[in-house]
Amino acid sequence: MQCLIYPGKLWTRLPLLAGIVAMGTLLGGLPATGQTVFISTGDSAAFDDVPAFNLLEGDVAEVSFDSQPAWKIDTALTYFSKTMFASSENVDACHYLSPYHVAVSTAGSSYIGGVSLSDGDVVEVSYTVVGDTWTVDSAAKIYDENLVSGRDTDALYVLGTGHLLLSFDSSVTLGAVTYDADDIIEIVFHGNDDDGWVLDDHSLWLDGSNVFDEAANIDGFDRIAPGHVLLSTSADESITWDGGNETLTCLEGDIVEVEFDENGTVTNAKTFFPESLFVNGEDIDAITQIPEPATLLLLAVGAAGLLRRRR
Ligand SMILES: [Ca+2]
Ligand SMILES: [Ca+2]
Ligand SMILES: [Ca+2]
Ligand SMILES: [Ca+2]
Repeated sequence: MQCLIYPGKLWTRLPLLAGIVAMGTLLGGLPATGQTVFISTGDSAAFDDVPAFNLLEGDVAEVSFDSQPAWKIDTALTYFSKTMFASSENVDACHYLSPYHVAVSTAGSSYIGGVSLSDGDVVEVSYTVVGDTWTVDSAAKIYDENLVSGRDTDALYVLGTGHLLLSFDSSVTLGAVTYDADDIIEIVFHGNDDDGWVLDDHSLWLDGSNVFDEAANIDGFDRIAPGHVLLSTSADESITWDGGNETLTCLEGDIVEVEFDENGTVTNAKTFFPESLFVNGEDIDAITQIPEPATLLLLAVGAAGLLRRRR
């Protein structure tokens, strides 16, 4: 039998392949067909496939799942626990920064790690977990809701530039521009609690009216690549593209994967995570992933190649 990818030379690639597999394992398994996503839900939730696991509205869960041959949850773990808040709270936006280091917003006023928050604020939290004990190591407010008229942040992404991509739960007018609940806005700002917060710039990053058939509210968001995002909505919506030839129903507990061209027109949309995986239909209200796994894998391949050449 001939290997078509590496004809006649598979054995010379084995050290490289072993290196990739080893690095893949270090990076968290990188299953061949599965996906991992971090989510929060609007109410407490459970999965048929992982009956012992209970997800609370103030938690963020790390969920690994398969889409083939059928939708199935493989594992579900609490990644961020609501017990780190002073009182019961609902996380309604989150972004993975690094291991046990996240940015979150809550649905109401909250208190964590010595920081008081309003519903529009974003806090950066580093924490440790030992057994059932969750400890905040540091917490700092990284965005103040007063920068944008006190609007409740309900979806967030931290760009590498330090700019934020935010969605709010209601419309807001800044200068001559009105942003709606189904838009994602790039916010440029500086400042902190001590010397005040200053809004430097704002622009429409994703126009919800280009995505949804009717006015909607994006309540969860992650950026995969330029022109390629994950979205959830706060109610059941539909997305139509290709001149009306293609349509996708987006339930409040679904995560949908949407691709755009440079004009912001939808070129493809599909279900990434279906609400049907929950015991009862739930609303997903926060989405994040470990950023750019493709980049990490390329680094792993490069490192494995270097190791082999040095022998
Ligand atoms: Ca939640
Ligand atoms: Ca919020
Ligand atoms: Ca929104
Ligand atoms: Ca939702």
